[in-house]
Amino acid sequence: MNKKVALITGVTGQDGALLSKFLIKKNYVVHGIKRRSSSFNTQRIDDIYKDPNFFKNNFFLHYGDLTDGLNIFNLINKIKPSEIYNLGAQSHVKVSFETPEYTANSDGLGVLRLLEAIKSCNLIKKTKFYQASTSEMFGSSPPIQNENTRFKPSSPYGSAKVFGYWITKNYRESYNMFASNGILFNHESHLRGETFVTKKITMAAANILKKKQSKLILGNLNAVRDWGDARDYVEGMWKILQYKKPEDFILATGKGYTVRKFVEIVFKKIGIILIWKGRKEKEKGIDSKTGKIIVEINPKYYRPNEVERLIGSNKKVKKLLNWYPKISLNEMIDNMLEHDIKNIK
Ligand code: NAP
Ligand code: G4F
Repeated sequence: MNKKVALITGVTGQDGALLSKFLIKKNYVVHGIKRRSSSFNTQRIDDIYKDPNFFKNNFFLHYGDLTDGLNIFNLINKIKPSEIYNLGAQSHVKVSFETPEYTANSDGLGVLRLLEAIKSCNLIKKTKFYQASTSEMFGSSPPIQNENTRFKPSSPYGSAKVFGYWITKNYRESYNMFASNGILFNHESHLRGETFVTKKITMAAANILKKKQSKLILGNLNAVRDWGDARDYVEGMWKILQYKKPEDFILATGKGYTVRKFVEIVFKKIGIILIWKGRKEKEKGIDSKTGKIIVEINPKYYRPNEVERLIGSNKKVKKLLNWYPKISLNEMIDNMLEHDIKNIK
């Protein structure tokens, strides 16, 4: 039987690495696009890339960039994948305010380049397309957000992703392409990038436990996010492309927590009960036993515009794809913390 062939952009990122492992276990041949970099950037996939037994002839890496249309065209023309997962993006919201044009190019126009390559290579009937859309597109629309909630993006990242969402829908409707959006709420894991808030918190807790760091410095503690486990979410991406027709789905847990609450949960796990004193920039998280300051605020981590509350409805995906989050927030944090404690240098 011919194996299914998947092409993943952003293969070196959190989701790309987890999805590669998931698809290989499902007997896919996986091709990943990685950016050229002057230093190594494959840490998250080194285990699969270097395991000759399990992954022999099932995993291939190619240099590429979503900002380079000809390169994308040539790769798709050569690989002729049955499924493309577009996970590549400048994915940091705060960074998008500093590099708005680059973010629009990679996260917005990059989607168009892929869709146009599928069309130009006459692969419309063969290739299914998944676009990594995001809850950031909802921006200032209040929760609970569902598939019909109006997009009101509050960052260059959210705005670029809105373009990616609509161009995916446009190509689906105009050319009858199997092109779907997964609108994913925040999802985390031990592979999460170190500048995202959950990983920053679990790493700080691990370092404080091992006396390698004394304080954790954060920005807005009051933002609410719907955090799920990335291992559940990559399965959801795959399910979206296995559905009988192309459609757009939200993946979310339906539960929201503040950043402050996330910090409290993590520190409680290492035996520190935090009490909060002061307001705004002066607020401090204090160890209730020792009186030591553990958390401080630095406005440099504030964003020019904040998305205050994201909590998603997973009703549609539960009903049509039987997808629901299996890993709890508690288990997810345990997994991240355990990994960070083990990896302290
Ligand atoms: P991530 O860890 O930041 O990974 C992003 C990947 O994209 C990395 O492999 C990065 O390469 C690559 N990339 C960046 N710019 C590129 C370009 N111009 N051309 C090709 N590749 C490029 O992000 P993630 O958390 O795995 O998220 C995966 C996707 O889902 C992203 O599109 C993100 O916007 C979206 N999303 C994420 C979440 C979430 O909570 N994680 C929620 C909703 C949507 P380098 O390794 O070289 O940097
Ligand atoms: O972890 P974050 O940077 O994630 P954010 O902005 O929600 O974006 C992530 O989720 C999106 C889905 O909704 C993805 F599309 C996107 O690619 C990315 O994966 O920040 C979460 C919250 C924000 O409100 C932020 O202001 O935490 C707040 N925060 C407070 N202190 C901080 C910090 N965020 C970061 N990164 N660093 C801090 O020190």
